[in-house]
Amino acid sequence: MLSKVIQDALNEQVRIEGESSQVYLAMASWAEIQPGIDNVTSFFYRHSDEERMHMLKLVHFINERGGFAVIPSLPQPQLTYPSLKNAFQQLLKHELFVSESINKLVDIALQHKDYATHNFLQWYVTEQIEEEALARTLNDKLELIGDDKGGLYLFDRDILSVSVMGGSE
Ligand code: OFO
Repeated sequence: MLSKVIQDALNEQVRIEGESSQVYLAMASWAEIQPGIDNVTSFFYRHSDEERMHMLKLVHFINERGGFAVIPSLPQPQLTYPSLKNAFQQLLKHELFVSESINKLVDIALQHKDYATHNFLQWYVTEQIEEEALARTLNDKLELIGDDKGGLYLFDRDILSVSVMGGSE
């Protein structure tokens, strides 16, 4: 059975994963109306779906352990971006924020000796390492590309082979 403290902390993470899904969905919609970045668009849509899956995984865990997962209302995310580079910078910033939040959650689980929750959260810890690494790689590539249109073409082509982590389970 989940304690109230743990339940509240997990529900806060439900909100954050839901918010992540909305943020990336907004990036996808913005990217879709930019010329020539179809694969980047699919990447953002996939990323949004993955975040929804992260949220659902938490929802099921909370409910299965005798708690109640609260589906939150969410603020409207940023709708447009000054550049693709800026969108990816924000993606990295957002992932760093999510990692921090997962780490806090792990701390709370340990403090309250909730080892089942601690164990469950390890999946998210691993996931965040992968997502941060991916976001850093994509930012580094865009930094190198600068304003080179050919480089951007290749970036869009190559992102097709990038899998957004956490798709299974
Ligand atoms: Fe939920 O992994 Fe990104 O934020």
